[in-house]
Parts: sequence; C-alpha cells; structure tokens
Amino acid sequence: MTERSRTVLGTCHHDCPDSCGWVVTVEGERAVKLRGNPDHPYSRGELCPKVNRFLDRVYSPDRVLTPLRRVGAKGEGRFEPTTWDDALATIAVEWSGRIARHGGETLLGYHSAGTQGLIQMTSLDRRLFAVLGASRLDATICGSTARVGVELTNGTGLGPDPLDIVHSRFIILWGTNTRLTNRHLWPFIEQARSQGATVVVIDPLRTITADSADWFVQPLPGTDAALVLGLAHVLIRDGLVDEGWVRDHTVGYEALTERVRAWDPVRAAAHCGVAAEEIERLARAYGSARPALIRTLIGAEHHEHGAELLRTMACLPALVGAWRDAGGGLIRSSGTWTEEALLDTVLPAGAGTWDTRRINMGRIGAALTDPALAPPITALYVWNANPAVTAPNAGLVQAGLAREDLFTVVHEQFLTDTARYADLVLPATTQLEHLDVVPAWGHLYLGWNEPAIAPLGEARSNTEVFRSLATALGRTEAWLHDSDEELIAQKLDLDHPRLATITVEGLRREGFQRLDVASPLVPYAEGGFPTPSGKVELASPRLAELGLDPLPGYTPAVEGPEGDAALRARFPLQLLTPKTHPAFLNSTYSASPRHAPPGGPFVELDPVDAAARGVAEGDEVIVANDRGRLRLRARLTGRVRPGVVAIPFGWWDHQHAGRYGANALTSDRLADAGGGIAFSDTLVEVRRA
Ligand SMILES: Nc1nc2c(c(=O)[nH]1)N[C@H]1C(S)=C(S)[C@@H](COP(=O)(O)OP(=O)(O)OC[C@H]3O[C@@H](n4cnc5c(=O)[nH]c(N)nc54)[C@H](O)[C@@H]3O)O[C@H]1N2
Ligand SMILES: Nc1nc2c(c(=O)[nH]1)N[C@H]1C(S)=C(S)[C@@H](COP(=O)(O)OP(=O)(O)OC[C@H]3O[C@@H](n4cnc5c(=O)[nH]c(N)nc54)[C@H](O)[C@@H]3O)O[C@H]1N2
Ligand code: SF4
Ligand SMILES: [Mo]
Repeated sequence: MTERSRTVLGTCHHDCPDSCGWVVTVEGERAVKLRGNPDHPYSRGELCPKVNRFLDRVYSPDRVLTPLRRVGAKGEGRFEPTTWDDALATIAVEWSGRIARHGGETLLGYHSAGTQGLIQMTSLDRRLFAVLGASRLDATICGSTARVGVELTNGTGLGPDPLDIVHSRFIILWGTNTRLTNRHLWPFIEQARSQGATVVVIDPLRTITADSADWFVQPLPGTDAALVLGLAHVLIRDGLVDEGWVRDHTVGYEALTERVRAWDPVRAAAHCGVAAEEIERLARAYGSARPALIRTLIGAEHHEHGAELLRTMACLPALVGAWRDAGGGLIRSSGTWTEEALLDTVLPAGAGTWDTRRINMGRIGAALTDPALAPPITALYVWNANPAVTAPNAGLVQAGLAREDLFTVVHEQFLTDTARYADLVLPATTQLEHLDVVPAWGHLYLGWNEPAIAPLGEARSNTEVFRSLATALGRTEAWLHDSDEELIAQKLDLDHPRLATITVEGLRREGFQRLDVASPLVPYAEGGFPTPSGKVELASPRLAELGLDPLPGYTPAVEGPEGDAALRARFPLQLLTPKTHPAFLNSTYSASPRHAPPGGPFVELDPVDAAARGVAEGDEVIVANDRGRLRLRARLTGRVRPGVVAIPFGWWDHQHAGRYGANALTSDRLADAGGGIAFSDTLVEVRRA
C-alpha cells in the first residue's frame, strides 16, 4: 500500500445467499482494488465471477450519474440531463396532484432486493409511503411461498446453520443450483463429501451442480410432491421411520401413513417421471443415512403448488428424525434467524398505521393494466429492481409501463429496460458509496458495509433520496429525515438474545459478526416446533380449519405436464427460466459485455423434441405461447428431458432478436400460498423460425 491508500471493509449487497465480505483498497478518492475478505468465515476471501469486476461496474461509463428527464417515447430510452432540484420538484407536483385526485393508493413504490442491506433495501421508503397513504407492495417474488409452505408443517422457517452441512452424510440439493447460485456453500459440501457424504441433486435440469453430484434425479417440473409422497411411502413401508421421534414430535402420523399408502413408487413415478426403482433406492438411502439434510432455495417454489410442495417436502426430515442431528433437517433461507432479531421501524408510535391495499409485485403487469383497479396506479416509484425484465408476463408489464398517464420514476445505477420507461431516472449509488448492514440468507453473519468512496457524480443512496423526497414534499417529521446511522440503530434489536454479542462498533471494526446462536445449531433435536401443537404437523389442523386438505398432497399444475389438456395440445412443452449464467445476478450484469457469454440467449431442447420439430443445433426457432413470442437459437445440450425446454433468465430485451426476454413467456399466476409466482409452470411450443 502506498501512503495515500487505505482499506475499507464492506459486504456484498446482492440478492444472493452468500453475502460475502470484501475489502476495498482506496487511493485518494478512488477505489482501486476490491477483493474477498480472507477473514470472513463463510466466503473465506472469495467473491464470484459477477463481483470480481465490481469496480468496472462502479466506474462504468454507462452509469447514470445525473438525474435524467425523458425526451423520447416511453421505452425508447431517450433522456436529457436535469438537476436534482428540478427532478424532486417535478415529483412533488406530480405525486401531490395525483394523490389529491385519486387518493394516496394511486402511488406505488416497487422494489426488490437490488441491494438487500438493512437500510438501503427498504427503510425510510416505508415511512414516506405510509404517510402518503400509498399502496403497499407485497414483496413476495422470492422466498415467501417456500417459507409459508415449510411453516405449515414446522411452524417456522428456521433450520440448521448452512455451515453445519459439513456434518451431513446425505445431502439432497432439492431445486437449487448451489454451485451457481450459492457457490460459497459448495466448499463446505465438498468437505462433507470428503468425510463420506453423498450429494444428491433433484432438478428437472441437469445443472452444473447436477454435474458435480453423486446422484442426479430428474423429475418433471412441478411434480416433486408426487416424488415426496412416493418416498414417504417407502420410508413407512420399509420401517425406515424414526418411530420414537415421530411419536414424540409430530402429529398426524397415522393419517399420513394412510395417505401415502396409495402412493407406491409406481404411482409416484407415473406423475413425476422418476423411475419407481429410483424412488425406492432414494428413499432407502435417505432413510438409512445420518445426518441427512435437505437443502432447498427458490427453484422449487416458483410453481402453482409451490407451498404444497414445500409443506410436503418438510415432512421427510420429521419422518426419519433428521432434526436430531447436527447437519440434519431442512434448510431453505436462513434469513429468518436474522429477521427475527430486527425491529419493525415503519412508523414511530403514535404516527398512525399503514393499512392501505396491497399490490403483489409478481402481478405488477396485471395491476398496471387492470381498467377496474380503483384507484388506478398513476404514480410508480421503482428502486432496487428491474421489473421490465424480472417480473413475469413481461409483455403485460411493459404495456403497463408504457401507459401515457402513468408517472414513473426509476432510481437506478444503469439505464435498465425498466428505466427506459421512466419519466425521470434518478442516479443511485453503488455499495461502495453508501453505508449499510447486510443480513444474509445463506449464513448467520451480519456484514458491515462502510462506504469506501464518495458518491460518484450526483448519485444518491436510496435513503438519501427518500430524505430528499420528504423535503420536496414539505414533510418535516424528524423520522422521515433520520440519518443512516440512526436507521441502523433503530433496526437492530440489540436487546435480542441473538444480537447479544453484536455491536455496531464491533461490526464496523471486524466487518462481520455472527449471530449469537449455538454452533452447531440443532434447534429442534428435542422437538419444540412453534406450531400450535408444538410438533411437526404432518397433518395440519390449521389447514383443516381453513377447509383445506390437512395432509401433504400433490396437485398437478394447470399449466404443467398433467395440466389443462386443451392448453397442452397447443403448447406441449414446459418452460423453465432459471439462473444459468455464473456472471449474471438476476438481470444485473447481463448488459455488461464482459459478463455476458458470447452468442446471447438461447433455448435448450431435448434432441427428441427438436427432431420432432425439424430443429437442429444452432437453428433459429420461435418459442411462443399466448403471452409472448421469442426468437432464439436452439441448443441441444442434453440438459433437459423430453417435454421440457429452458431459457436462461436475466438477459435484457435488446439482447434478444424480438422485443422481449424470457419473462415474455412466463406465467404470472399466483402460487397456492405466500404470494409467490408460478414462473416455472409455463407451457410453450417451439418451431423453426
Ligand atoms: N449466479 C447467480 N447467482 C444467484 C442468482 C443469479 O441470478 N445468478 N440469483 C439469486 C437469487 S435472487 C436467488 S432467489 C437464488 C436462487 O437460487 P436457486 O433456487 O438455486 O436458483 P433457481 O435458478 O431459481 O432455481 C434452482 C433450480 O430449480 C430448478 N427447478 C425448477 N422447477 C423445479 C421443480 O419443479 N422441481 C425441482 N426439484 N427443481 C426445480 C431449476 O431447474 C433450477 O436449476 O440465487 C441467487 N444467486
Ligand atoms: N423468469 C424468471 N424470472 C425471475 C426469476 C427466475 O428465476 N426466472 N427469479 C426471480 C427472483 S428469485 C428474483 S429475486 C427477482 C429479481 O428481480 P430484480 O430484483 O428486479 O432483479 P435484479 O436484476 O437483481 O435488479 C436489481 C436492480 O437494482 C439495481 N440496484 C442495485 N443496487 C441498488 C441501489 O443501491 N439502489 C437502487 N436504487 N438500485 C440498485 C440494480 O442496478 C438492478 O437493476 O427476479 C425474479 N424473476
Ligand atoms: S454476488 Fe453472491 S457470491 Fe458474488 S460476491 Fe456477492 S454475495 Fe458473494
Ligand atoms: Mo431471488
């Protein structure tokens, strides 16, 4: 280091389970190096192909660094620079006028997890939108359907510490592409493997994780619940159930036994497309290994019956008593450990409540185009998100964004496909330019993020913009103007036992601190599940009270392999649109030439489906359904099975030959619970272009 250089500790902000620690070297005013923090116990000095070149992103010539005012048509992307004063004054006039005319609910804030920091993801925004009486956003596009599903069985989303996977001896990676999406967990899985663990991947796609597994099981999409019922059948039939644990810590075992009696492997196989013999083998291997762990993330929930699947899947660890062991049980997002130690800081006591209507973010296209929605959404403020690319049914989303009467503000680092529709684009800081504390949903460390450099150009952080908006709107309540330090202090419940050893000074000094929970973390070895019965609810009295099936089950998706016959006759192939590229993070980085793989987007088909359509490797094809139509290159990679096709998710519209990306085709149907979206229950047909 030269005399003028210093290092600053930070944490990656991306919507990624890994929340890696980093170290930034700064010379003068400029960040010159960004490396993984070698001291971070989870990421251990490594970042990833997305973030290794983060400084290119920070200093990219394409960054939006001044406010922009639209001069072209919506979506065209023609803007001219303007000033913050002008932009804020325009917003104040537009919002006030529209609220006066339609009421507060005409305004909607739309965000996702562009940064998932405690204060920059969502904090002051909620206060401002609350006092304005704006519509509330159901931010359920990722994770909430799985959470609700698991909670129906266990009463909680809590599970083991992901790092305890080293203790596992049988690991099922179920609907998660660990090596791509959760890459820092992989070395711990390898460690378990070196100690004898078997790694199973269950995925309709042969992913890079499947390639590295000991055993790859390839069901048809959306049919896993049938597979689970078949597994449960064998576990019970063959005496592989931990009867003592089941007796002490579950309810409904007899009813479940009765239910799965009819689900012998032959019947299960007929629905899920996994051979009966393989179901038998998998059940016996899972039922005789200890500790046995199921790890799942998001892929399995993006289905019409995603909650049903997760609720059903969550019965397996209880049946075999896997919760007894360090490294046993079920892990999905481990963010719940942190969330429960945070305070809800929307409105201070006495400042009223915020109980306006809710708009589901996955249904944003429908909400923006519904002529019956009263009041209509006439003002939209987007930050931390790129819904034109990432929300389902993109044609509808973009039809909504194109509405002339919609006043749209997008706060962004880059001119995304969403920003192109904005009336005003506001320049956003990057993680190097603002303060935050970053929680994790893939491990149990809180990360500190000290700003390494001053905001570039005229960029402002999310919290700073909400303070500016409050001023522009003449709001003088002190709590609309709290500083970032104050917001962090308000959010961390330092009296919570899980934060007992965490301090703001400690976080700042070390860069990360672990939640104060046991290690290894075996929370339910002796039961004590927070369900009404205190037990794992194999049969759920709560579901029964709602008039729903109290038992785990399998319901075929309407837009799935066993769905609506008329639809299937027209669109016989099921489309998956997963995360595929190691250098993309959702739609982030895909517009950057150094991140995007050469050749652009493509559709993968099985050679049998391709031959039936006269399609050869590299041919141009049309992939279509009633929602949209894409022109893509066909690839016959052998990664999908007959009846299934896959298009990588994340590319921007202009990178496709037609007008839209993969989400032009995806279903925006709501999942069965939790407000998630059935992205992966989407039927299409493919033909030569
Ligand atoms: N490199 C990279 N990393 C990322 C991201 C990224 O875009 N790029 N995104 C981040 C985000 S926001 C998230 S939520 C996580 C998601 O992490 P994951 O859940 O691991 O990723 P997904 O691609 O959503 O889905 C995982 C797998 O689920 C499979 N799947 C789909 N339907 C089914 C089914 O019916 N049954 C089964 N068994 N599997 C099914 C898909 O084929 C896919 O391979 O990744 C995070 N990490
Ligand atoms: N077809 C299909 N669709 C999917 C998925 C899929 O697997 N397939 N996955 C779904 C999932 S799991 C998720 S989580 C969503 C993700 O959906 P999005 O969150 O909309 O996706 P990102 O590409 O991560 O967009 C985040 C944006 O926030 C911006 N940003 C980053 N930091 C900041 C900041 O500090 N301030 C502001 N104002 N902006 C910032 C980035 O530049 C980026 O454009 O997509 C969903 N959509
Ligand atoms: S995107 Fe994920 S893997 Fe990459 S540096 Fe950030 S947290 Fe780590
Ligand atoms: Mo996500």
